[in-house]
Amino acid sequence: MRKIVSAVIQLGPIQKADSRSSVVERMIALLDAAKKEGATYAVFPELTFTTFFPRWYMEDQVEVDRWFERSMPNAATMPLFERAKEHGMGMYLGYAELTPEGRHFNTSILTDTSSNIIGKYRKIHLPGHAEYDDKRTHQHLEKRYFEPGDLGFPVWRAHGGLMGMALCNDRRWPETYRVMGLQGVEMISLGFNTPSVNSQRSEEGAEDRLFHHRLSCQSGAYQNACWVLASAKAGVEDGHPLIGGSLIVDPNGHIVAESKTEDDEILVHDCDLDQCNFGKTTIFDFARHRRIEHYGLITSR
Ligand code: ING
Repeated sequence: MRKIVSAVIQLGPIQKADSRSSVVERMIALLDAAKKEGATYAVFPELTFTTFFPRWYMEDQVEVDRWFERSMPNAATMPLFERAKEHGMGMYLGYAELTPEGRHFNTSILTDTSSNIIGKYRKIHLPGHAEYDDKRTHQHLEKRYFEPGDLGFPVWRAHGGLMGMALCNDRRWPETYRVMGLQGVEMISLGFNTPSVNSQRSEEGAEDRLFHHRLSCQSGAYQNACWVLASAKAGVEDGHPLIGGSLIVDPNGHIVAESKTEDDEILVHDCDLDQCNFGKTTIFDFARHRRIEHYGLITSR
């Protein structure tokens, strides 16, 4: 038994006017609640410190950069790292990264139980568009504000197992899971902000969004025999609804925990990493069963 008592910490809406410190206060309260349930690892959402700002069209880079963090931790977020260290809890959290060289990424980090940063991932699959699109009911400007990630899909030995990370739209792409699966990943953490309505097909509502969200996380977990922990930023932000549906999926593809609200909420589950072994040594024993001589198109187009 290699158990990680894991918490998926869902955040309810963060309004455009909410300060980072008010969000950090909410996150610390949720971390305390997860600690009380014995968690040693906590997964927060994508862009966890601010509203989902890519829904807003901005032309002034100074205004855009206000949504980014120039260092992590920093003055506003340090209290969260300090509390996690006190609790002996590792974290996954997503934020908008502005590097010293002036590059912009949609980023997540993994910390150990002393709040040291042991891994960084930068979102590779950026959905949406770069220019204002008046045919959409709402904008989704991730291609305007972020560059595609440049770190690949690494896997780190941490918390007693092989840990990987992804961000939101990445979860819809099988390549995300397989590249980590080929490195033996046992737990993938990902945060997401998913609008409840499709900006290009308004008849597609929250139930469709939840269906595709569950389908993507469950298939990724099953086909790579790993845990998938998905944390939503949920609820209505300045009139724009985001789905909930924070999940814990086991290595056999079963949802073992799912959020019930679109507010601040925690899921806690004893994730036994040894539950990955059966899939990795039988049906998804990649060395024995995959035939890479037929897969060339996947990397060549
Ligand atoms: N959000 C959405 C997501 O992939 C989206 C964007 C929703 C794209 C539904 C396609 C369909 O969950 C982010 N932030 O990627």
